[in-house]
Amino acid sequence: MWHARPYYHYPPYIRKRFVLDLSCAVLNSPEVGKFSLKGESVMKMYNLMLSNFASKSRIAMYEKGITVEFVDPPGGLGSADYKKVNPLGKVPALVLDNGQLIAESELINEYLEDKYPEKPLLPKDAEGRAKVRAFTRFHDLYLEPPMRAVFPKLFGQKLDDKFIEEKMTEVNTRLDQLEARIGSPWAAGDTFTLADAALAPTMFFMTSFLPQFGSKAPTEGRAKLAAWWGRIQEQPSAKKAMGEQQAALNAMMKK
Ligand SMILES: N[C@@H](CCC(=O)N[C@@H](CS)C(=O)NCC(=O)O)C(=O)O
Repeated sequence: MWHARPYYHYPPYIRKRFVLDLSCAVLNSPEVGKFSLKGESVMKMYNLMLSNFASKSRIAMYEKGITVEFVDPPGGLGSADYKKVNPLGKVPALVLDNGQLIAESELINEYLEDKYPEKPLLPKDAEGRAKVRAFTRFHDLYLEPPMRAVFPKLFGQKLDDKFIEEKMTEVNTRLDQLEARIGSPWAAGDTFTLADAALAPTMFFMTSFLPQFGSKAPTEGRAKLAAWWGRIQEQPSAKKAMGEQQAALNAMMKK
């Protein structure tokens, strides 16, 4: 009669086979998406591929090589169902294995940096970290909001021409401020950081939409920003996230 032996009694080539079979079983199970190929449980992020803030966190995840399950917010952004999960009703929001919710792209990215420091996206020194955070905060508080303010027009809402003009002036002032401080090859200097992750998806939107609102393209007359934009579109993590934004945008336009 054949008796199963403990796993470690089998020769290495059989042990490898077990791991492979187990991985396939995991992949084929209804729980797929909740485990990585290494069998580790996987975090879940409420996400929309089009969202620039969710893309900001996806870039950090792709840089770090973390497997995360992406799910749409139930009922959509701001819905009562989704607010039961995330009272802010916004994406992104990350759910940890222990059920803890981390909402807001910047908090998610800082958490990922603390938790998975092996591929760092912040420098080691306090001054370098402050420099990167100056970009992410500038992005979240000053650069992105005037662009977002005119988005309702894309969804058919009537906006005052004067309001649009004011917002475009504000966007261009912010872009000039960015041009004055952006580094090379990456936003904060020598290495790819959370600053690049924050700026890229918004630059994607600005490139697509600003001319529709009567503004020049964001890189026009801004040589340093143009050079950075050329580079970041080739960075695999950003390329993937912005490709996902583009595909979601194309799908939305078809509707
Ligand atoms: N400060 C938030 C902003 C997130 C945000 O505004 N997300 C948009 C999608 S890009 C959203 O969920 N909007 C829905 C709403 O405001 O109700 C962050 O950094 O995560």
